[in-house]
Amino acid sequence: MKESNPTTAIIGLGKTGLSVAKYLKNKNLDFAVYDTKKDLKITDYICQFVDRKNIFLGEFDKNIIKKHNNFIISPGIDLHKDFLAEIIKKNKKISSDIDLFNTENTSKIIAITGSNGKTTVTSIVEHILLKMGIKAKAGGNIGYPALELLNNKYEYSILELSSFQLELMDKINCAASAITNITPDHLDRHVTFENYIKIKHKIFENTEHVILNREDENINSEILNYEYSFGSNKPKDKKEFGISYKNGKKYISHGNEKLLCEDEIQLIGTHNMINVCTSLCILFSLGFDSKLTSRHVGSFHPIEHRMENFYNNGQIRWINDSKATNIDSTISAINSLEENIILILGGKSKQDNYEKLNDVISNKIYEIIIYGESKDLLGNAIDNKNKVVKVVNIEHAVSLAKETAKKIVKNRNSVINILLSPACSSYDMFNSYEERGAYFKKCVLG
Ligand code: UMA
Ligand code: ADP
Repeated sequence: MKESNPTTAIIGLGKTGLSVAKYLKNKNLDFAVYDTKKDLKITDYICQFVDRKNIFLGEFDKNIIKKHNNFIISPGIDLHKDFLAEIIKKNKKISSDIDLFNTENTSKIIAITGSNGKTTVTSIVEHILLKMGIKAKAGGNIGYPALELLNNKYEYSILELSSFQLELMDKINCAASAITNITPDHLDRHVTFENYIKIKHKIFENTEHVILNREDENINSEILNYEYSFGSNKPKDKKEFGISYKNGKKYISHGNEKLLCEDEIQLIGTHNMINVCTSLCILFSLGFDSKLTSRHVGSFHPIEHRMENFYNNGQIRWINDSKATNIDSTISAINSLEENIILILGGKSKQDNYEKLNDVISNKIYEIIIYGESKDLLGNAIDNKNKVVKVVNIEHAVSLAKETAKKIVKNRNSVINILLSPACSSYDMFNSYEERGAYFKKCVLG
């Protein structure tokens, strides 16, 4: 039945808002859409799903609250800003695209969150399931809105969930849920680390299998009813995935069985071996034999902008880790490389504790090149000032790194690693980490 005055309001007309609009239009329901961006381009494509007269652009007006009873909010919108706080006060219904997805979904949901590694784990799980001939698709924060997953009858929906999405949504029914790790992130939005931790734990509220990172002190194993776990240490039994050693090599292991040697996977770093453990652990909890699933890990390619080794001439290796937008991902990147690192840092600060960098700055880092809005903040945080050089932008960082690498390459037999792992968001100079990574590669490759 068509409503005359739309009771539903979609807040935000980005990827999520548009997916909600498509969904409601498909159900023949009326709705209004609000977006604060005054100059948002309303394309013909958008108009196929949204009635032009029901799109309202510009600052949110409080009268909107009276007009609607049901608000479907996009994840990028802060629930605690004045306008939304008022909706909550008035007891109006707030929901998200993930809640709508959950009401109609018939597939088995694998839900993945964490401060770092969400996209990698989500993608590895999807890759393995597809290789095994199972109908599966990844969606959510990874960039493909969850509601789009309803268009096909998937056996598995693999949902990458951000803290923004988790905060907005109610519990969803999951077959398996995992938190990769928890370190401070997005505190500009979630205010306290405790609050952020609490939001991340929502992923376990209604799941058949809790997949635990057994080494992360911020994941509360005491209250969780878990059976299977992953970590970087040696697994004790068949309920654990982890890393064991033989002849100086690292192996992804399940119980005392060595499944894969580090040389057999294309991903760089111990953190990525842990990501593989997480993925295999999730699939094992769902009944998939780990020997069979692990066979498909070798064909998984690194994802763009995440420890992406995009150029190597045998002397200099360039790595694009533009997705490292917080301090812990940069620390993992540094830990991934054995020696000879020229590190490029910078961007817009997320108010991380940059002093943590000092724990990993050793002789293996030859030079630290810092650019962008946070260059003074970063420069001040680093104790070893002799290693630091400040430049204006990525282009300058690339030329300087090239010069330095050329100088030192003569004195060393092993490869020099030039690593962009910025520890900051890209928003001081770019629209996204993808744009930043692409620009970095362009500066290097010409
Ligand atoms: N908007 C307002 N008012 C505001 C803020 C935003 O009107 O106060 C409007 C913007 O003008 C824009 C729209 O809202 O038109 C954008 O909505 P959105 O920010 O929720 O973004 P979407 O395009 O819907 O994309 C979202 C996720 N974005 C965020 O959470 C910020 C995407 O994750 C996700 O891929 C997509 O839904 C599909 O599920 C991106 C992301 O940056 C990759 N995520 C963060 C991260 O990974 O760290 C959480
Ligand atoms: P997310 O989707 O959570 O942002 P990604 O898989 O896109 O995670 O990786 C983001 C950044 O974090 C990359 O720089 C990557 O190298 C790093 N990273 C990936 N997995 C981990 C992990 N398990 N621990 C720490 N850092 C990680």
